[in-house]
Amino acid sequence: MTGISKTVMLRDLVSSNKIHELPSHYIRPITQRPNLQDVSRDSIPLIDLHDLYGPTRSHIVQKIGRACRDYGFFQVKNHGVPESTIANMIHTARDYFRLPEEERLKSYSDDPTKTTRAGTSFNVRKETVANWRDFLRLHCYPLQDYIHEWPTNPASFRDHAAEYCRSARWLALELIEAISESLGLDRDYISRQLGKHGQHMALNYYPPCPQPDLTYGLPGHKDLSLITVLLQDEVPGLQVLRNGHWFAVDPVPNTFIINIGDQMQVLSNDRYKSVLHRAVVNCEKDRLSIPTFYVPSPDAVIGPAPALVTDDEPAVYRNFTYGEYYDKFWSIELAKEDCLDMFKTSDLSNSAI
Ligand SMILES: O=C(O)CCC(=O)C(=O)O
Repeated sequence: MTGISKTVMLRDLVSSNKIHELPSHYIRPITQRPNLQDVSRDSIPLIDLHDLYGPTRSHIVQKIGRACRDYGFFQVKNHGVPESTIANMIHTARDYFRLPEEERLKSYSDDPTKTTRAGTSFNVRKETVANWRDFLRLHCYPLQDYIHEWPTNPASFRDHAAEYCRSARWLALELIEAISESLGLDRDYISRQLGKHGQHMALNYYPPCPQPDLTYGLPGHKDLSLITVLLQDEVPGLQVLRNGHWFAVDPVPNTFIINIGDQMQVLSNDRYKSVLHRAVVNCEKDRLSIPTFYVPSPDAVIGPAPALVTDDEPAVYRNFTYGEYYDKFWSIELAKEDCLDMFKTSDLSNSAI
């Protein structure tokens, strides 16, 4: 990238200056601050996938269905992704964020339609308050269409990230089948609605923050995905909204956090909800999280599954293409509006969350 002379990325701002106070453009208005003292201790279900293809499959599918319905979030263990694949991904991501800023700026863009881009905050073209985060966002399925855009520094980046993407995709596909069954649909029903399928990944880096009670790594938001498969390092930061209270989802080694995204909410005709979640920061440690967003291809038509539409439960959403949704998602400010309101059969397009 050319023409950038001042520090763009947050990590470099933090590491090059002794920042004792939050720069003003990161400070949230009083009513929108995280209120870190008021966070509940709850947990999301932890589901063992070891026997997913064994005799107790229907039992595991039921557990997954209950977690999707009651929480919109769950954790999985014995998920089949090798520990070495996870460790390599985390190490590569850490090494990436330690590179000099000028190296990371080679992929910098504030254009959300770019399929590979490094950036800071969330959507700098739209937001009025910045978020305490740097990121690298990669499209990763079909891999051969995108891998040539990915960073080549660190030298292991493409190999480790590609290996991780393949594993995360298989896990996502297994879970999508289980979720389809849990809704009483054919095992492959949801997968068939996704067109050629798509997958993106974000590498989120949250530096230590001098005043974590005034800002967010990411404010409360819902995901654009069908489901999200989240890998986080050992530093807490993820919080999920349940019954009007935020609670912390602390890291459990070798597990993934799975959450329902907007596309699943639509396909399930609101039986499974995309849930607000946020990333808070702390003053001591940097934190890394790596969400994989499993998504439809842009041409896929998404709408409530006809089998889940009845006289008592009419279609909550109209049909739309994922491309149409994606454009809307990036045209609004994160946490200010609920993108799905624009696709409801009853017109809620002017409401705010
Ligand atoms: O950092 C986290 O734990 C959450 C990340 C997230 O919600 C996102 O990238 O959309």
